[in-house]
Formats: sequence, C-alpha cells, structure tokens
Amino acid sequence: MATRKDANTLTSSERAEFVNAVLTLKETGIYDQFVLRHANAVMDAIHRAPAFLPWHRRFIWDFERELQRVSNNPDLGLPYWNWPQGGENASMWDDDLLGGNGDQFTRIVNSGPFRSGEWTIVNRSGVATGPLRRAFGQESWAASLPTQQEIEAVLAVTPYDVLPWNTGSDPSFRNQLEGFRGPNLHNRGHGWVGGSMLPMTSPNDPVFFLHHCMVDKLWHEWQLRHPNQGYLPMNGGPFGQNLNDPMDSTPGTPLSNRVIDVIDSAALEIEYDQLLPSTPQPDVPAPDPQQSGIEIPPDGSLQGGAIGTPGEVDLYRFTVSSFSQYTIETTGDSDTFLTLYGPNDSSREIALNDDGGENFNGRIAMNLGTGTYFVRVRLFNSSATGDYSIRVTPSGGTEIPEISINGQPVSAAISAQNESDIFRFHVTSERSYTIETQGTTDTFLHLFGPDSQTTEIARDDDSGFGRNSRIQRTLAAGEYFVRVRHFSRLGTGAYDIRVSTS
Ligand SMILES: [Cu+2]
Repeated sequence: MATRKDANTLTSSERAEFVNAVLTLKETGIYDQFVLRHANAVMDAIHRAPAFLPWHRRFIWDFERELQRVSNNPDLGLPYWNWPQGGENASMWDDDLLGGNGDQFTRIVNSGPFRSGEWTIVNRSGVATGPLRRAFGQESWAASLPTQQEIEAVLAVTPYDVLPWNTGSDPSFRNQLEGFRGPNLHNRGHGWVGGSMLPMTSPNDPVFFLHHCMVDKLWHEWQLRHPNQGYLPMNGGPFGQNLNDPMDSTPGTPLSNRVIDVIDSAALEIEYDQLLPSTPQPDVPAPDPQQSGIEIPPDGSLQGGAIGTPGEVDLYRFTVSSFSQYTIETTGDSDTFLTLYGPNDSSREIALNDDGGENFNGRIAMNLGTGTYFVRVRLFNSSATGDYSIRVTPSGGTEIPEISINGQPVSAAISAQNESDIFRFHVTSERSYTIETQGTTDTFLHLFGPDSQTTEIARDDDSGFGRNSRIQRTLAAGEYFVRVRHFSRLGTGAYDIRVSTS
C-alpha cells in the first residue's frame, strides 16, 4: 500500500522515482491530459463549492495511480507539501525534486527537472506555451504560507459545508480549507507559488499535486476528528455537489465518478506517513481498545440494537480466531451505516459501508485475520432514529474452496466492495508453481502457507496479463491459501484463478 509522505522527507531514490514517473507521464501526453481535465472543468463545479474536496481527491488519486503504473510500483505514494515546513529553503524545492523559485524578473524556472528547456506548459487547448513560471511570495495576498496554528484552526471548523454552498458559506470547513473564509489555506498555496500555479491550468506545475495532496490530507484529518460530521449536502444542493451526484469532468474508471466514491480515504487505500496529533471530538465516544462495545459472537446470531437519539453511534466488537471471510451486516428497516475497525485497534478504520445490504442496510464482507474488531453502527441520516439487528457471519461456512493443480481454472468474482475470496490448494511435492488470475479485473493476490492461513509468503498486483496477478514460487509440500481481492477496495469484477506447475 502506498504511503503519502512529507515531500521534504523523501530519500534521494524516492525523489528520483517520483520525478522520473512525472517525466514519463509528460512524455506520453498523460500529464497534459490531467492539466486539461482541470483547466476545462467547470470552474464553479470543482471550486467554490462542496465538491471542491472530493473532486480534487479523485483527481490526484487518479494521478497517483498513473505514477504507480508507469513506475511499476504500487507503493509509490504522492508526496505532500507540508506548508508550514515548505518555504523557499525547504528541501522539496531542491533540484532533485521540484526545482526552486523562478527568475526574479522573468519568473522562469531555470533549475531542477522542470526547468526551462526540459518542461513546457500547455494552455487549456493543450497547446505548448512556454516554460514553467514561479514567483514565491510575490502576490500581496499570499506573501507567506499557512502556519500550523492556522491549519489547526481550520480543522476545528464544522460542519463540512453549508448553504449557499459557495464562497459565502460560513461556517464551512470546506470554504475555510479552500480559502474564501478564515485564514485561507488552499488558495494561498497557489498564490504563494504564483506564476503557472495561478490560472486553471495550474496542474502544469507538478507542485500542484503535492499542494492538493496536503489539502486532501487535511480533509482526511478533519474526517477523523469529526466522525459524526459527514459530507454535505447529501441532497438538495446544485447538481454535481450532492453526495450521490457524479462530479464534473471525472472519468468513470476504475471507480465510478460520484462524490460518495471518494469520501473514504481508507477505501481508496490512501495512507499518510503521519497525522497531526489530535484529541477526538467530544461528540463521539472514542472506542477503548479492550473494553468498548457490546461483544457479539461471530456466528451469525442476530443482536438487536437501536439508535434512540439522533446522531447516536452504537459500538460492537467481535473476535476472530482464524483467518476467514466474514460478513458484518444489519437487517431491518433502518438505513444503517457501518464502519469496521481493527484488528486490535479501535482507531484503525478498515472498511465502511452504507447500502451494501438489503433494504438500505450496511454490509461489509472481507477477509479478517485473527484479532478483535470493532463495528460502529450509525444511521445514514444523522437526524433519524430507528431499530436494527446486527450479525457477524463467517461467509461460505468454514469450507474453503480447493483449486486443483493443473486443473480447470476456478471462476469467481469480487461481487461487493471490500470483498475478497479465499482458495486453497494442496502441494504434494516440492517444485515451482504458478498461481495466476485471468480476466479483465485488476486483481491482487496474497499467498499464505504452508499449512497456515496467516503466514503470508508472497503477494502480487500486476505480474500477470494486463492487470492480472501472478505469483511463481517454489513450494514445499503442504496446504496453501490464496486470497484474491481487487486492487482497489471499491473495485468489483469477475476473474478466473488457476494453479499450475511451471
Ligand atoms: Cu483546482
């Protein structure tokens, strides 16, 4: 899983890998497609409005996946520009990463990988117009970068957004992070760099992606600090701004293009090197790792629950004693929202779901290793109340389907978000084996064994044909277990899996 790091802390090889990936995207024209996607989006659909944060989260996530693809490294994370530590003398502006400020008269960047002669910016028609320009701190309204205190002040603002859903919204976390109210964080970053970072073609400067990675990190931190404050508006806002609306100029692959598809960073497998120290907000009881929650046996038995007061959150825990797939779901007439944490860490969110079950119930199906897990149940509508029942069921019983070596491929599917499948195969003599998937789904394989469902010995994303996975290993006699998941936790799709001697 990729970790997004403070750009100043990247090692020289991480810097080289990032720069090379960006240059490769530029050479192949893909980089400029990102510039055009931003430049030609409707200004007020993706800025100055609630979808500002989800639109840019998706935008940089797509860019990060392209970096991972061309570098052939699924662990390459987009670095972020940590503004308080990111002034002119910060190492992120060194010549092995972004290069520095522009010339004091022409503003042309003459050092680093994106210097004049090496890097050409494009206009909103995609026509090359000249070198990159920067003018650090020259705009009077953006002479300095945001401080830690200003960031903290914005992270304390709730709700997410408010009528009239624009630059006048107040109080609004989105509007303050974007910069039209309060200390001005995002707009000021664009202004401080100046030059090519000012117009709608601002992704022409690679620092755009580091800047928005910081913006995205702060949204993520705000979400963690205010777990009862969801995205707004859920509905009733302008089209393109509501939770279930598609976002302007956002392609539908590999995710669909709605706001709701990018609300959860964990589901997008986004991880940061570190988060700001914070105290949980008093509006939500912080789960205590060992004690909190009502214990439910993971055997499919139903446990009744109720949200008696609007905004209430119920907490459950259950213990997994052997690696298997489990389904956590509610039943009943309430529109529940489930969040799963663990193992053994009630603050580590691993999955969430709104309507995966029947009748608007939440449902999470995923492989779980040994440990204690925590489930938070709330209602989707924070002003509603209602009853529900919850259960945790080992899916497919305890029988793990077997793949016969050199036999027919087994057909299966990741049919729901977060789902993964487990198979086993039996090795009788030591030799080289190939485990591979076939089809059009971007699979990810984990191999466990011998005779263990928890000892991981190999994993693979894309070594197979297309986006398929392939693991080739010499295996001693014993029982092996393969876990198949989608590369993205939100992805679904059918695949075939086979094991052969090779
Ligand atoms: Cu933008």
